[in-house]
Amino acid sequence: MTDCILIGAPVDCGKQRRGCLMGPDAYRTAGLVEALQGLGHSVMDRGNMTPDPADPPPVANKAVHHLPQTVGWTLSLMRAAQEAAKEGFPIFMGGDHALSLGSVAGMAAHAAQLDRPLFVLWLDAHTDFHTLETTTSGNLHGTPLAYVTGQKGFDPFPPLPSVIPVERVGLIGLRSVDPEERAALEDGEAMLVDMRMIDEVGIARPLGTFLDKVAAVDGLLHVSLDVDFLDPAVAPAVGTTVPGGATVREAHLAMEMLSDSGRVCSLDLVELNPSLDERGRTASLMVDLCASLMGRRVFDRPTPRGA
Ligand code: 4U7
Ligand code: MN
Ligand code: MN
Ligand code: MN
Repeated sequence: MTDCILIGAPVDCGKQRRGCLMGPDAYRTAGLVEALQGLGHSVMDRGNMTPDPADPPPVANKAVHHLPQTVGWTLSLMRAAQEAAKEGFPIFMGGDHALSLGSVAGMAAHAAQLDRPLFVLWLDAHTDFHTLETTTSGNLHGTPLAYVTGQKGFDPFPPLPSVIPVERVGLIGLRSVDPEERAALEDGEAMLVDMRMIDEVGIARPLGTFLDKVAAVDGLLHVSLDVDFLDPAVAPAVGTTVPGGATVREAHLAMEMLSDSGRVCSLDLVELNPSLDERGRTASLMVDLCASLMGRRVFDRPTPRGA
C-alpha cells in the first residue's frame, strides 16, 4: 500500500511543438487514479501546478528559448517534489521532460535530507545531457540530466541543493545521442544502455545490474519515463519519435523489475503529447506501465536472476 501523490505538471516550454500541457488530463482520462486505487494504493491528486515567476538574465546561446518559464517551473517543481516526497510517492504527470529539471532536483534534496543516496533511471531514446551552452536546438527538455548531475552551464537555474553523481545514473533505450552529449557521457560512469544492447542481451540484465547497485548502498531510485523510450509504433503520441524503441513487453518487464526491487521512490511520466495520439492508446499504455511499476502482476513471482 503506497500513498501516491499525483502532481500535474503541464510543462510545455521545453521544445517548440506544443501539446504536452494536455498530458496530465490525458492520464486522468486514461484512468491513472482508478488503476492505482485498483492496486490498493491511496491516491491524492494535487491538480495541476503553475510555474513560479522568474526573470533570469539572458544567456549567450541564442538558440535557447523559454528560459524564464523553464526556470520558473524548476523552482515550483523542486519545492513540490520535496513537499510531496515527505508524504508519499510523487508521480509527476507531464508535461515535457523539462519538468525533470525540478522533479529530480527536488527528489535529490529530499534524499539528501534522509541521508540516502538517490539514483536516477532515465528511460529515453535520448540522453538529455545538453547544457545551455551545448544545445543547438535550444530545446530545454534536452537538458535535465546534465543539470541534476551538476554539469557546468546552468547559471540561470537555481543552485542544486544536492548534486547527483553521474555514477548513480542509468540510461536505458538510447538511440539518439548528439555528439556533445556523447563526449560528455562517454568517459563518465553513467550506465549507458543503447537499443543494441537490449537487442543483444535483453533489458533484464543491465537493469538487474543497476538495481543491484542501488540495493548495495540502500539507495532510493527516481524513474524518469519518456514516452519516446517506447517504439513509436506502439506509442505515437510524442513529438520526438525515434524508430527502433522498446517494445511493450520490454517496457513492462522493466517496470515489473523496478516494482520488485522496492527501491523506487518517485516517477516522472513525460513527453506525452495527446494531440498526436491515436484514440488515447499512448496515454493508456503509459498508465498500464505505471500500474506495472506500482505492483500490477499477471502472477506473483520473483524475477529469476542469472537467467
Ligand atoms: B527528450 C535533441 F537534437 N538532442 O537537444 C535536442 F536530437 O526529452 C533531442 O528526450 C532532445 O525528448 C530530446 O533537441 C529531449 C535533438
Ligand atoms: Mn526523449
Ligand atoms: Mn527525454
Ligand atoms: Mn528531438
